[in-house]
Amino acid sequence: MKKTVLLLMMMTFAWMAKAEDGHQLWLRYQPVNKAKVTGPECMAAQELKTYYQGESVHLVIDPAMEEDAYRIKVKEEKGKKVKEISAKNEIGLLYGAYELLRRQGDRETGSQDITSKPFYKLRILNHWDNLNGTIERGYAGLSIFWKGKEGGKTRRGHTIFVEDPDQPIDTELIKEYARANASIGINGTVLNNVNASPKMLSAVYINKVKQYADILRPYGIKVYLSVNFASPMTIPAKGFNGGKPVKTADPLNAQVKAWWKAKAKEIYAVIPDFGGFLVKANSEGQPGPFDYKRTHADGANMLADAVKPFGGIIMWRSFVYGAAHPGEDRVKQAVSEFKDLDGKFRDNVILQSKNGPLDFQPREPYAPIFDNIHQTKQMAELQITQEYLGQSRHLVYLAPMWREFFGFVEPSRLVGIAGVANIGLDRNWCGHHFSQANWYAFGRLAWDPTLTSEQIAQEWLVSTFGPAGDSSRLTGDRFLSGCNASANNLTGTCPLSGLLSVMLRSREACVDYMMPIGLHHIFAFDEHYGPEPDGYNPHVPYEWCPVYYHQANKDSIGFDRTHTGSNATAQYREPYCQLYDDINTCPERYLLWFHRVPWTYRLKSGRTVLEEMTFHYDRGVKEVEDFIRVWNEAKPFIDDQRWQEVDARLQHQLDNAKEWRSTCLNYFGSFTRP
Ligand code: GCW
Repeated sequence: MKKTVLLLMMMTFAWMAKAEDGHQLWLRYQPVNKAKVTGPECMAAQELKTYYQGESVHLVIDPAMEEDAYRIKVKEEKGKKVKEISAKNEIGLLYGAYELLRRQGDRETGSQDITSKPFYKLRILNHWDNLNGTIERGYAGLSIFWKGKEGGKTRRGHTIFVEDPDQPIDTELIKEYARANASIGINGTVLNNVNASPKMLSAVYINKVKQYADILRPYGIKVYLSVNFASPMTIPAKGFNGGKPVKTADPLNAQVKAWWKAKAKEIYAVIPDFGGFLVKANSEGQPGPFDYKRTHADGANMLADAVKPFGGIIMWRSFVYGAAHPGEDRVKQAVSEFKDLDGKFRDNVILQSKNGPLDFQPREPYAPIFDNIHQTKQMAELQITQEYLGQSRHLVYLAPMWREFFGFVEPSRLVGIAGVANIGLDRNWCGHHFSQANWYAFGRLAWDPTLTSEQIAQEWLVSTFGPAGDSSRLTGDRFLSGCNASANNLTGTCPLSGLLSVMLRSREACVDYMMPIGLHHIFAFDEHYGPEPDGYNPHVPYEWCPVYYHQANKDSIGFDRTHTGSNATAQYREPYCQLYDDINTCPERYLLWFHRVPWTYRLKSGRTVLEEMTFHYDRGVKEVEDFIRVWNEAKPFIDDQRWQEVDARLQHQLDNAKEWRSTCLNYFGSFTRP
């Protein structure tokens, strides 16, 4: 008897431990199999039947409604509250169903009607996944889409992966991925790295893409591919020239055009709702139209014409430097290359630009390309994977950074949002449990860019660490106790508000310990995790070297981007142009980004440059210490495995923040020491 009880207890604990390894993301609903659901038999119906705790829901197709929008009404029927979700189609119903489930997690108040429609039509993840299964800037394991096989070892003993199209796909995992995305409104995914292998467009891989498209379609997710501009030179296209490639990739060459048309036809024959192509051209060594003295518009339009008959789009990246304007201040090059092309693009081309003009730094001024392009459609590319923000080892919640961007670039200037995904084969998908919040926040902001960072963090915290549907779970209930909690209104002190505060402060802390007062791109070469302020290598482009960005010498520090320097400030609209150009009005958080100052310069605080830097490094480190304190306090409320895993990472974060402080202060201090 005793043995049985013991065994049962052990099994329960084992189950609990397994259930809380983070794999379920924010979707920790427990099956209750309770609600009666009427209407079309669809994914929304399945989700609600299984997980909704209310009595009954009517699902109604209303063709008059807008694509992806939904309306939730609360009705009384025979003295009981009944929910009715209406939408144009099953995908809208699914979005409505997730809204209902999300509210139930947040202790649904229940009586208000809700209508919602996405702000952007294009809400797309960009996976930088390679066909051999590795991920560029991936910090959560190998690719969920592409599997390679081992092809030997590097000299340092790392496994070399080679492509292997025969590897089976993991249908269950991809369904889980699709469900997670649908639950936050993401409706597109680019399956491969922008540094694209031409092989992506070979028949064997197109067949795999078709399989993914079939799994993702019921969740409202379209597939897109990154393409290598020189693909026609190595890969056959069905029905084109007996399978022979072309000798050039010149976008004005008739054979090249015909090749892309044939390729588009080949893809759309098997994936009729294929989304289109994402292109990185003439940037960081990628081929592009410039190789043939053609413009970005020539290249983009040629591809746009190929996919146009099928309703496809081209997302053409403006992240270009080094090719057409070598030597020019790197942050200026996108505008230099694209400004004069504005209006010359087909209507199914969208210019996709990173939020900042440099490269996903923890804080950049917004990218002025958004001010300079008026007749061409534009999308913003945000980076969910924290390449320069501690990767999957630091707790950094990115919504405040993205909201900051929207403060400068009106959401309505854009037609869509892309996010570089942080997803891999790690059991918890994102490496760090809190990095899941960035995937979540990306989807929520793409749906509604006016949501506040705080609202999103609350939703995510409650659904990720709060009660998992089953209110008898002690951890969940205690998690919320002491809070006056509803989704949008949290007061009082409880673990939730402590964690909320940590999340909301985390980005600023990262800026403090990585790039105080506008110092930028002083990361260790290539890996971009730790500091390397003295980084200089004559064998790589100068604009990859940290010393290019801070330009410190014994007298001064900072990059003069004003009218006396590179004049990057002139690319900004007013009032920002003036504001940034004048050292008296330039916000100090951008000081060394736009200005070069003597070491004796005093900031508004009265501190010298080095003193101010010291202040920020110290504050950043202290913040991380405080995050650890809060996490310790939250321990009784958080399941063990996730608590331990986050704790270990917070320790790394603290070590790394201290390393930034000591390395940078030592290095920069050396200039001012006699
Ligand atoms: O942020 C930089 C990364 C590269 C990346 C590039 C890009 C995919 O360090 O790894 O390449 O940007 O956005 O194209």
